[in-house]
Amino acid sequence: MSPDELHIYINDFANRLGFVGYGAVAVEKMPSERARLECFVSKSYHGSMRYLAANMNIREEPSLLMDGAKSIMVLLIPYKPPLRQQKHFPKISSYAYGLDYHFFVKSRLRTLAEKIKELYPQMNYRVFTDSAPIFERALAVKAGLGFIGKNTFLISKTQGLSTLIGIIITDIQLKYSIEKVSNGCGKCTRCIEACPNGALIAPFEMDARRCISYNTIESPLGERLSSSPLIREDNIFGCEICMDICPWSSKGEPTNWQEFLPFAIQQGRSSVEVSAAEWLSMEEEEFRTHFSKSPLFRAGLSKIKESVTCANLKK
Ligand code: B12
Ligand code: SF4
Ligand code: SF4
Repeated sequence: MSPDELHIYINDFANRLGFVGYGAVAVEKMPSERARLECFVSKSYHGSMRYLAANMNIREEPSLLMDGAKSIMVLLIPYKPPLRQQKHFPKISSYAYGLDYHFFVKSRLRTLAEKIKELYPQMNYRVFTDSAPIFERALAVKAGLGFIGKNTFLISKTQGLSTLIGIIITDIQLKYSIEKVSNGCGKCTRCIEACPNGALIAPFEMDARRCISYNTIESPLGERLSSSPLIREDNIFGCEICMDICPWSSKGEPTNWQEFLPFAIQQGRSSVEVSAAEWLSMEEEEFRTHFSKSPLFRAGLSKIKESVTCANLKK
Protein backbone atom coordinates (compact mmCIF):
# COMPACT_ATOMS: atom_id res chain seq x y z
CA MET A 1 0.00 0.00 0.00
CA SER A 2 1.40 3.46 -0.91
CA PRO A 3 1.70 6.10 1.86
CA ASP A 4 -1.22 8.00 0.28
CA GLU A 5 -3.40 4.89 0.22
CA LEU A 6 -2.49 4.05 3.81
CA HIS A 7 -3.37 7.61 4.83
CA ILE A 8 -6.83 7.29 3.27
CA TYR A 9 -7.32 3.85 4.85
CA ILE A 10 -6.47 5.20 8.35
CA ASN A 11 -8.52 8.35 7.90
CA ASP A 12 -11.59 6.38 6.77
CA PHE A 13 -11.39 3.91 9.64
CA ALA A 14 -10.75 6.72 12.16
CA ASN A 15 -13.89 8.48 10.90
CA ARG A 16 -15.90 5.28 11.20
CA LEU A 17 -14.69 4.93 14.80
CA GLY A 18 -15.97 8.45 15.56
CA PHE A 19 -12.72 10.43 15.49
CA VAL A 20 -13.20 13.84 13.88
CA GLY A 21 -9.61 14.62 12.93
CA TYR A 22 -6.53 12.64 12.00
CA GLY A 23 -3.00 13.72 11.15
CA ALA A 24 0.46 12.23 11.57
CA VAL A 25 3.88 13.64 12.35
CA ALA A 26 7.38 12.19 12.29
CA VAL A 27 8.89 11.54 15.70
CA GLU A 28 11.19 14.51 16.23
CA LYS A 29 12.71 16.41 19.12
CA MET A 30 10.52 19.26 20.42
CA PRO A 31 12.98 21.76 21.91
CA SER A 32 10.82 24.89 21.56
CA GLU A 33 7.90 23.18 23.36
CA ARG A 34 10.31 22.12 26.10
CA ALA A 35 11.51 25.72 26.42
CA ARG A 36 7.90 26.90 26.73
CA LEU A 37 7.12 24.36 29.41
CA GLU A 38 10.34 25.15 31.31
CA CYS A 39 9.36 28.81 31.32
CA PHE A 40 5.86 27.84 32.61
CA VAL A 41 7.40 25.71 35.38
CA SER A 42 10.07 28.30 36.29
CA LYS A 43 7.27 30.76 37.09
CA SER A 44 5.54 28.05 39.21
CA TYR A 45 2.44 28.30 37.01
CA HIS A 46 2.03 24.52 37.34
CA GLY A 47 1.24 24.79 41.07
CA SER A 48 1.19 21.29 42.57
CA MET A 49 1.17 19.44 39.22
CA ARG A 50 4.72 18.21 39.78
CA TYR A 51 4.44 15.71 36.93
CA LEU A 52 4.70 18.68 34.52
CA ALA A 53 8.22 19.41 35.74
CA ALA A 54 9.23 15.73 35.59
CA ASN A 55 10.30 13.66 32.56
CA MET A 56 11.34 16.77 30.64
CA ASN A 57 13.69 14.67 28.44
CA ILE A 58 10.89 12.31 27.42
CA ARG A 59 8.58 15.25 26.64
CA GLU A 60 11.26 16.80 24.47
CA GLU A 61 12.14 13.52 22.75
CA PRO A 62 9.02 11.36 22.16
CA SER A 63 11.22 8.58 20.70
CA LEU A 64 12.06 7.72 24.32
CA LEU A 65 8.45 6.55 24.80
CA MET A 66 8.92 3.50 22.55
CA ASP A 67 11.84 1.62 20.99
CA GLY A 68 12.04 2.31 17.26
CA ALA A 69 9.31 4.97 17.32
CA LYS A 70 8.96 6.63 13.89
CA SER A 71 5.55 8.28 13.70
CA ILE A 72 2.94 9.86 15.91
CA MET A 73 -0.72 9.70 14.93
CA VAL A 74 -2.90 12.43 16.42
CA LEU A 75 -6.68 11.99 16.67
CA LEU A 76 -9.45 14.38 17.72
CA ILE A 77 -12.30 13.12 19.89
CA PRO A 78 -15.55 15.16 19.89
CA TYR A 79 -17.31 15.67 23.23
CA LYS A 80 -19.68 18.62 22.64
CA PRO A 81 -22.84 17.62 24.54
CA PRO A 82 -26.24 17.58 22.76
CA LEU A 83 -27.68 19.27 25.87
CA ARG A 84 -26.00 21.35 28.56
CA GLN A 85 -26.56 20.69 32.27
CA GLN A 86 -29.52 22.62 33.72
CA LYS A 87 -28.35 25.90 35.24
CA HIS A 88 -29.54 25.31 38.81
CA PHE A 89 -27.18 22.36 39.34
CA PRO A 90 -23.55 22.95 40.40
CA LYS A 91 -21.60 23.03 37.16
CA ILE A 92 -19.59 20.10 35.84
CA SER A 93 -17.48 20.50 32.68
CA SER A 94 -19.11 18.82 29.72
CA TYR A 95 -16.25 16.38 29.04
CA ALA A 96 -17.07 14.91 32.48
CA TYR A 97 -20.84 14.41 32.11
CA GLY A 98 -20.40 10.71 31.34
CA LEU A 99 -17.66 8.12 31.77
CA ASP A 100 -13.94 8.75 32.26
CA TYR A 101 -12.51 9.25 28.76
CA HIS A 102 -9.08 7.95 29.71
CA PHE A 103 -10.46 4.39 29.39
CA PHE A 104 -12.82 4.41 26.43
CA VAL A 105 -10.72 6.75 24.25
CA LYS A 106 -7.69 4.51 24.69
CA SER A 107 -9.81 1.51 23.77
CA ARG A 108 -10.90 3.13 20.46
CA LEU A 109 -7.30 4.19 19.75
CA ARG A 110 -6.28 0.54 20.21
CA THR A 111 -9.04 -0.59 17.82
CA LEU A 112 -7.66 1.81 15.21
CA ALA A 113 -4.07 0.64 15.79
CA GLU A 114 -5.12 -3.02 15.52
CA LYS A 115 -6.82 -2.27 12.19
CA ILE A 116 -3.52 -0.89 10.87
CA LYS A 117 -1.71 -3.89 12.31
CA GLU A 118 -3.80 -6.13 10.03
CA LEU A 119 -1.76 -4.60 7.19
CA TYR A 120 1.55 -4.41 9.12
CA PRO A 121 1.63 -7.38 11.53
CA GLN A 122 5.12 -6.41 12.78
CA MET A 123 3.94 -2.96 13.85
CA ASN A 124 4.41 -1.92 17.48
CA TYR A 125 2.47 0.90 19.07
CA ARG A 126 1.40 2.64 22.30
CA VAL A 127 -1.71 4.73 22.86
CA PHE A 128 -2.11 7.78 25.09
CA THR A 129 -4.67 10.35 26.01
CA ASP A 130 -3.68 12.69 28.80
CA SER A 131 -1.69 9.76 30.19
CA ALA A 132 1.96 10.30 29.21
CA PRO A 133 4.59 13.05 29.25
CA ILE A 134 3.95 14.25 25.72
CA PHE A 135 2.96 17.62 24.22
CA GLU A 136 -0.49 16.69 22.95
CA ARG A 137 -1.64 20.15 21.89
CA ALA A 138 1.62 21.01 20.12
CA LEU A 139 1.53 17.64 18.30
CA ALA A 140 -2.03 18.33 17.17
CA VAL A 141 -0.83 21.66 15.72
CA LYS A 142 2.04 19.92 13.91
CA ALA A 143 -0.42 17.32 12.60
CA GLY A 144 -2.42 20.15 10.99
CA LEU A 145 -5.51 19.67 13.17
CA GLY A 146 -5.86 23.19 14.51
CA PHE A 147 -4.20 26.24 16.04
CA ILE A 148 -3.41 27.24 19.63
CA GLY A 149 -5.83 29.93 20.82
CA LYS A 150 -5.05 32.71 23.28
CA ASN A 151 -6.91 30.59 25.86
CA THR A 152 -4.24 27.86 25.23
CA PHE A 153 -6.81 25.48 23.66
CA LEU A 154 -6.14 23.49 20.53
CA ILE A 155 -8.85 24.94 18.28
CA SER A 156 -10.03 23.14 15.18
CA LYS A 157 -11.56 25.44 12.57
CA THR A 158 -14.15 22.75 11.76
CA GLN A 159 -14.64 21.06 15.16
CA GLY A 160 -14.25 23.98 17.56
CA LEU A 161 -12.88 23.57 21.09
CA SER A 162 -14.84 20.62 22.51
CA THR A 163 -12.32 18.04 21.42
CA LEU A 164 -9.92 15.82 23.30
CA ILE A 165 -6.64 14.63 21.84
CA GLY A 166 -5.64 11.00 21.39
CA ILE A 167 -2.15 9.81 20.44
CA ILE A 168 -0.79 6.61 18.86
CA ILE A 169 2.99 6.33 18.68
CA THR A 170 4.22 3.67 16.27
CA ASP A 171 7.27 2.29 14.50
CA ILE A 172 5.81 2.36 10.99
CA GLN A 173 6.27 5.07 8.39
CA LEU A 174 3.20 7.20 7.66
CA LYS A 175 2.27 10.13 5.46
CA TYR A 176 2.96 13.25 7.49
CA SER A 177 0.84 16.39 7.57
CA ILE A 178 2.42 19.33 5.79
CA GLU A 179 -0.31 21.96 5.90
CA LYS A 180 -0.64 23.92 9.12
CA VAL A 181 -3.74 25.77 10.28
CA SER A 182 -3.29 29.53 10.57
CA ASN A 183 -4.04 31.21 13.91
CA GLY A 184 -7.70 32.22 14.05
CA CYS A 185 -7.70 34.63 17.00
CA GLY A 186 -6.91 37.85 15.18
CA LYS A 187 -7.50 40.84 17.47
CA CYS A 188 -10.00 38.96 19.68
CA THR A 189 -9.20 38.83 23.41
CA ARG A 190 -12.61 37.65 24.69
CA CYS A 191 -11.21 34.66 26.60
CA ILE A 192 -8.63 36.75 28.43
CA GLU A 193 -11.28 39.26 29.48
CA ALA A 194 -13.77 36.54 30.47
CA CYS A 195 -11.54 34.57 32.82
CA PRO A 196 -12.77 35.59 36.29
CA ASN A 197 -9.35 35.10 37.89
CA GLY A 198 -6.99 36.52 35.27
CA ALA A 199 -5.52 33.02 34.85
CA LEU A 200 -4.85 33.84 31.20
CA ILE A 201 -2.19 36.31 32.15
CA ALA A 202 -1.17 37.00 28.56
CA PRO A 203 -2.19 35.59 25.18
CA PHE A 204 -1.25 31.86 25.06
CA GLU A 205 -0.02 31.96 28.67
CA MET A 206 -1.81 30.54 31.69
CA ASP A 207 -1.04 30.61 35.39
CA ALA A 208 -2.75 27.32 36.24
CA ARG A 209 -2.79 28.18 39.95
CA ARG A 210 -5.45 30.79 39.14
CA CYS A 211 -7.48 28.46 36.93
CA ILE A 212 -10.78 27.08 38.26
CA SER A 213 -10.12 23.86 36.38
CA TYR A 214 -6.85 23.31 38.25
CA ASN A 215 -8.43 24.25 41.56
CA THR A 216 -11.43 21.93 41.17
CA ILE A 217 -9.69 18.90 39.61
CA GLU A 218 -5.96 18.87 40.21
CA SER A 219 -4.96 20.84 43.30
CA PRO A 220 -4.61 19.04 46.61
CA LEU A 221 -7.41 19.39 49.11
CA GLY A 222 -7.13 22.64 51.02
CA GLU A 223 -4.72 24.38 48.63
CA ARG A 224 -5.71 28.03 48.21
CA LEU A 225 -4.39 31.13 46.54
CA SER A 226 -3.43 33.10 49.62
CA SER A 227 -2.63 36.37 47.87
CA SER A 228 -5.71 36.48 45.69
CA PRO A 229 -8.87 34.48 46.48
CA LEU A 230 -10.26 32.48 43.60
CA ILE A 231 -13.60 33.29 41.99
CA ARG A 232 -15.18 29.95 41.05
CA GLU A 233 -18.63 31.07 39.92
CA ASP A 234 -20.84 27.95 39.88
CA ASN A 235 -18.13 25.52 38.77
CA ILE A 236 -17.47 22.48 40.93
CA PHE A 237 -15.52 20.36 38.44
CA GLY A 238 -13.51 21.99 35.65
CA CYS A 239 -14.30 25.25 33.90
CA GLU A 240 -15.44 26.15 30.38
CA ILE A 241 -15.74 29.94 30.57
CA CYS A 242 -12.82 30.69 28.21
CA MET A 243 -14.05 27.93 25.92
CA ASP A 244 -17.72 28.98 25.75
CA ILE A 245 -16.89 32.64 25.10
CA CYS A 246 -14.74 31.75 22.09
CA PRO A 247 -16.39 32.40 18.69
CA TRP A 248 -14.90 29.13 17.41
CA SER A 249 -16.94 27.17 19.98
CA SER A 250 -19.95 27.33 17.63
CA LYS A 251 -18.12 24.88 15.36
CA GLY A 252 -18.48 21.11 15.70
CA GLU A 253 -21.50 18.84 16.00
CA PRO A 254 -22.80 17.31 19.24
CA THR A 255 -20.88 14.16 20.06
CA ASN A 256 -22.11 10.75 18.95
CA TRP A 257 -19.85 9.01 21.50
CA GLN A 258 -22.44 7.62 23.93
CA GLU A 259 -19.82 7.36 26.70
CA PHE A 260 -19.72 11.18 27.03
CA LEU A 261 -23.46 11.41 27.76
CA PRO A 262 -24.77 11.69 31.35
CA PHE A 263 -25.55 8.31 32.91
CA ALA A 264 -28.43 7.37 35.21
CA ILE A 265 -27.92 7.30 38.95
CA GLN A 266 -30.49 6.35 41.57
CA GLN A 267 -34.01 7.87 41.83
CA GLY A 268 -34.24 8.51 38.09
CA ARG A 269 -31.62 11.25 38.20
CA SER A 270 -28.63 11.50 35.93
CA SER A 271 -24.98 12.18 36.77
CA VAL A 272 -25.45 15.91 36.04
CA GLU A 273 -28.56 16.32 38.22
CA VAL A 274 -27.04 16.35 41.70
CA SER A 275 -27.85 19.42 43.78
CA ALA A 276 -25.42 21.23 46.10
CA ALA A 277 -27.21 19.83 49.17
CA GLU A 278 -27.02 16.29 47.76
CA TRP A 279 -23.31 16.62 47.05
CA LEU A 280 -22.65 17.89 50.57
CA SER A 281 -24.56 15.04 52.25
CA MET A 282 -23.24 12.28 49.98
CA GLU A 283 -21.43 9.36 51.66
CA GLU A 284 -18.23 7.84 50.22
CA GLU A 285 -20.00 4.55 49.45
CA GLU A 286 -22.73 6.24 47.43
CA PHE A 287 -20.09 8.26 45.56
CA ARG A 288 -18.16 5.08 44.76
CA THR A 289 -21.29 3.24 43.63
CA HIS A 290 -22.39 5.95 41.20
CA PHE A 291 -19.25 7.80 40.17
CA SER A 292 -16.39 5.26 40.16
CA LYS A 293 -16.34 5.29 36.33
CA SER A 294 -16.73 9.06 36.04
CA PRO A 295 -13.89 11.62 35.78
CA LEU A 296 -15.20 13.09 39.06
CA PHE A 297 -13.88 10.04 40.88
CA ARG A 298 -10.32 11.22 40.21
CA ALA A 299 -10.94 14.41 42.21
CA GLY A 300 -12.62 12.47 45.01
CA LEU A 301 -15.71 13.28 47.06
CA SER A 302 -13.87 15.46 49.62
CA LYS A 303 -12.53 17.66 46.82
CA ILE A 304 -15.98 17.96 45.26
CA LYS A 305 -17.48 18.91 48.61
CA GLU A 306 -14.76 21.55 49.02
CA SER A 307 -15.58 22.90 45.54
CA VAL A 308 -19.33 22.97 46.30
CA THR A 309 -18.59 24.91 49.49
CA CYS A 310 -16.35 27.43 47.67
CA ALA A 311 -18.54 27.89 44.59
CA ASN A 312 -20.98 30.74 44.18
CA LEU A 313 -24.19 28.70 44.00
CA LYS A 314 -27.80 29.83 44.08
CA LYS A 315 -29.10 28.46 47.36
C1 B12 B 1 -1.71 20.18 32.81
C2 B12 B 1 -2.98 20.19 32.01
C3 B12 B 1 -3.99 21.06 32.40
C4 B12 B 1 -3.75 22.16 33.44
C5 B12 B 1 -2.99 23.33 32.77
C6 B12 B 1 -3.60 23.74 31.43
C7 B12 B 1 -2.70 24.55 30.51
N1 B12 B 1 -3.31 25.38 29.70
O1 B12 B 1 -1.48 24.41 30.52
C8 B12 B 1 -5.21 22.49 33.88
C9 B12 B 1 -5.59 21.63 35.08
C10 B12 B 1 -5.49 23.94 34.22
C11 B12 B 1 -5.99 22.00 32.66
C12 B12 B 1 -7.25 22.45 32.34
C13 B12 B 1 -7.97 22.01 31.24
N2 B12 B 1 -7.65 20.99 30.44
CO1 B12 B 1 -5.93 20.07 30.48
N3 B12 B 1 -4.28 19.18 30.28
C14 B12 B 1 -3.14 19.32 30.89
C15 B12 B 1 -2.08 18.38 30.28
C16 B12 B 1 -1.98 17.13 31.15
C17 B12 B 1 -0.70 19.00 30.08
C18 B12 B 1 -0.73 20.42 29.45
C19 B12 B 1 0.61 21.11 29.59
O2 B12 B 1 1.65 20.52 29.36
N4 B12 B 1 0.55 22.40 29.95
C20 B12 B 1 1.70 23.23 30.03
C21 B12 B 1 1.73 24.14 28.77
C22 B12 B 1 3.00 24.98 28.75
O3 B12 B 1 1.76 23.24 27.65
P1 B12 B 1 0.56 23.10 26.59
O4 B12 B 1 -0.71 23.61 27.13
O5 B12 B 1 0.56 21.71 26.03
O6 B12 B 1 1.06 24.09 25.46
C23 B12 B 1 1.96 23.64 24.47
C24 B12 B 1 1.51 24.04 23.07
O7 B12 B 1 0.22 24.57 23.11
C25 B12 B 1 2.56 25.04 22.61
N5 B12 B 1 2.08 26.42 22.64
C26 B12 B 1 1.70 27.07 23.70
N6 B12 B 1 1.37 28.32 23.39
C27 B12 B 1 1.53 28.46 22.06
C28 B12 B 1 1.30 29.55 21.24
C29 B12 B 1 1.54 29.44 19.91
C30 B12 B 1 1.28 30.62 19.04
C31 B12 B 1 1.99 28.19 19.38
C32 B12 B 1 2.18 28.04 17.94
C33 B12 B 1 2.23 27.09 20.25
C34 B12 B 1 1.99 27.24 21.59
O8 B12 B 1 3.65 24.97 23.52
C35 B12 B 1 3.28 24.32 24.72
C36 B12 B 1 4.33 23.30 25.06
O9 B12 B 1 5.48 23.89 25.49
C37 B12 B 1 -2.73 18.07 28.88
C38 B12 B 1 -2.41 16.67 28.32
C39 B12 B 1 -1.04 16.65 27.64
N7 B12 B 1 -0.27 15.62 27.92
O10 B12 B 1 -0.68 17.55 26.92
C40 B12 B 1 -4.25 18.26 29.14
C41 B12 B 1 -5.09 18.93 28.05
C42 B12 B 1 -4.34 20.14 27.56
N8 B12 B 1 -6.28 19.38 28.78
C43 B12 B 1 -7.37 19.31 28.11
C44 B12 B 1 -8.63 19.79 28.55
C45 B12 B 1 -9.85 19.31 27.80
C46 B12 B 1 -8.73 20.67 29.64
C47 B12 B 1 -9.95 21.46 30.11
C48 B12 B 1 -10.88 21.94 29.01
C49 B12 B 1 -10.76 20.62 31.14
C50 B12 B 1 -11.91 21.40 31.76
N9 B12 B 1 -13.07 21.44 31.11
O11 B12 B 1 -11.78 21.97 32.79
C51 B12 B 1 -9.27 22.64 30.84
C52 B12 B 1 -8.98 23.81 29.87
C53 B12 B 1 -8.32 25.01 30.50
C54 B12 B 1 -7.46 25.78 29.49
N10 B12 B 1 -7.80 27.05 29.23
O12 B12 B 1 -6.48 25.23 28.99
C55 B12 B 1 -7.14 18.74 26.72
C56 B12 B 1 -7.16 19.90 25.73
C57 B12 B 1 -7.87 19.62 24.42
C58 B12 B 1 -7.84 20.84 23.51
N11 B12 B 1 -8.71 20.82 22.51
O13 B12 B 1 -7.09 21.76 23.68
C59 B12 B 1 -5.71 18.05 26.90
C60 B12 B 1 -4.83 18.07 25.64
C61 B12 B 1 -5.98 16.59 27.34
C62 B12 B 1 -6.45 15.70 26.19
N12 B12 B 1 -5.83 14.55 25.97
O14 B12 B 1 -7.35 16.00 25.46
N13 B12 B 1 -5.27 21.11 31.93
S1 SF4 C 1 -10.71 27.39 32.35
FE1 SF4 C 1 -11.82 29.04 33.49
S2 SF4 C 1 -10.46 29.70 35.14
FE2 SF4 C 1 -9.23 28.46 33.68
S3 SF4 C 1 -8.32 29.97 32.29
FE3 SF4 C 1 -10.27 29.36 31.35
S4 SF4 C 1 -11.80 30.83 32.14
FE4 SF4 C 1 -9.98 30.99 33.41
S1 SF4 D 1 -11.86 33.79 22.51
FE1 SF4 D 1 -10.86 34.93 20.86
S2 SF4 D 1 -8.72 35.20 21.56
FE2 SF4 D 1 -9.62 33.59 22.84
S3 SF4 D 1 -9.06 31.71 21.79
FE3 SF4 D 1 -11.09 32.28 21.01
S4 SF4 D 1 -10.68 33.49 19.14
FE4 SF4 D 1 -8.75 33.35 20.30
